[in-house]
Amino acid sequence: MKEKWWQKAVVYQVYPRSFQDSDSDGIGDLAGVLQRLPYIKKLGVDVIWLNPIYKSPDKDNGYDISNYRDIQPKFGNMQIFDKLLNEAHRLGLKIVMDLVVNHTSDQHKWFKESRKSTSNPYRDFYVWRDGHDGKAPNNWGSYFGGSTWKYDEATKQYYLHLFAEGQPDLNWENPEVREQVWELMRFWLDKGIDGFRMDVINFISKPEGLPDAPNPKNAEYADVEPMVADGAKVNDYLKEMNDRVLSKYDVMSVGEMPSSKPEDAVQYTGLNAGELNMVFQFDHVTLAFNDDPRLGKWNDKPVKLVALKEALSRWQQALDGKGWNSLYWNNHDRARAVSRFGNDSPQFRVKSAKMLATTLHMMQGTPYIYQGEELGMTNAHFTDLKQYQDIESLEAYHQIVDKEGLIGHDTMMRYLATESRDNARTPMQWDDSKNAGFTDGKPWLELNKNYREINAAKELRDKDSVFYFYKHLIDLRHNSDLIVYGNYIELDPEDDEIFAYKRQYEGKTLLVISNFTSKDVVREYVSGTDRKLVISNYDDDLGSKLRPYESKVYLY
Ligand code: TEU
Repeated sequence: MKEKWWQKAVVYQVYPRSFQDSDSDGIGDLAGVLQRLPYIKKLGVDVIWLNPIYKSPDKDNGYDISNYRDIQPKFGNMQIFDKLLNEAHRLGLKIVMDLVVNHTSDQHKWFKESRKSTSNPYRDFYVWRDGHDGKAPNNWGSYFGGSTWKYDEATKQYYLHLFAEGQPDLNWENPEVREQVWELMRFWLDKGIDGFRMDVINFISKPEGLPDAPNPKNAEYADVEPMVADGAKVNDYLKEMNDRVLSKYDVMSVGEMPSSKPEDAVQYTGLNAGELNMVFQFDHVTLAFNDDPRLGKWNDKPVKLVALKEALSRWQQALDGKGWNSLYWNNHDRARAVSRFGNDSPQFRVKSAKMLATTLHMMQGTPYIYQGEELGMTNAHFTDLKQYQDIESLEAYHQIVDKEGLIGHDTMMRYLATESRDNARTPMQWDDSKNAGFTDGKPWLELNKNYREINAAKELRDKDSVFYFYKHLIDLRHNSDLIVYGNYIELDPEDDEIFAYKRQYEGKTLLVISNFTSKDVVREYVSGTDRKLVISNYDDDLGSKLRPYESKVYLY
């Protein structure tokens, strides 16, 4: 499992609409990303993953694509994209695009044709079914509230949409759909991009007969994920994708795979599997679920360290020598890491941000840094429903509070403050000027109020900042086969204060210890004279005594 460039790479995820606005419309754009390439280069990463920038009605912030071969006008145009790609390559940065092909926008020409008639050539590009007795074909619930089925009067059938009504699912059983996907992938790869992140790619094979999902709590709609994740033909489709497209280019591929288990990922990412290079698994970021399954992810519970360790260690051990992990704490869909897994109080934010970074970046796999994570940006701590923009958050509030009355406003506001995707989507905090230097216009989403304390300009002036700590971790990885290829041995799985593990390779050992608490703890195994301190988030080393959120790495 050696010598693939993406195994030594570190990826920086740019959510363009919140990164840098260049034309004062309050929305980040490609010219803004181009302007900030030197900053990204300075961090030391190798790859930029751009969230979708294709033409879209923006029902789900670009994850509803109406033209795969054209740029969303609010982000710029193809000329600016080409300039960005060329400049990134000139700087030695690769660009990975977001491939969203489980579904399209309902404004895509394929869907406009498909819905015209049951005999239209594009009819079978999507999943159309008759209802039963005036009801939807089955009991599946959409990720964004309501049924996953929308009745279309024109042809008196329902179409499937796992996400918004404006995101009809493509029918991957149809070989013509697959051919069209291969074509659009080649369009971008021939332009010179360096790979794809593939949106919910393990949802593309739907179960035979589309049966009802289990509904033990007799909820209005049943959880669809167990029915659509890792379906029977996903491997076949990915093998075909690899054979027909990916294998023709020296590119990287990462599949977003909600619910996938390590044994699935061994198949998806095995070096000889001929499918993908790595996956985004969800086990460590879906540990805090509401006790009431009807509320799903909406909760304000702390994440238990033992469960977090178990999830990450299980993936490390399962893929070692058999597949390849992605390593991430957050992205555009998740709460900010330092708020969700660390401690975003003024006293401990920096320490815990560095501790989380060390814990993750010393593992085996390709690390992904989500914009602002390298600054220790925090959750937004919004207090008014009007501050939220995310379709998932607003639909959830409407379904849970307004429609079903399962909980009250204040409780749901606490849950949104903990888990809403908007926590990750507040504009990048560049400096302490108006709107943190993100825009001269009205930002599309409110900034986090703490941007005067937390911003790139301030951190670039401070050698002890989170930014330079991430830069150090990236440098360590670039110069260490032990970090890249070493095995993984967890220490003390039941310890609910310390996350400790070892990496071993060619006779060398790294010992990584992180205190996930705000108090001093002592672990005797930590002290030892025969070891060199490689990196720490404290200026000195007290051996077996670990101070609040202290994280350090020894080499021996
Ligand atoms: O997310 C898929 C997915 O699983 C999310 O719905 C995630 O589980 C949820 O938002 C967490 O609460 C991908 C994209 O990353 C997301 O931005 C899109 O909204 C979604 O697919 C539909 O394309």
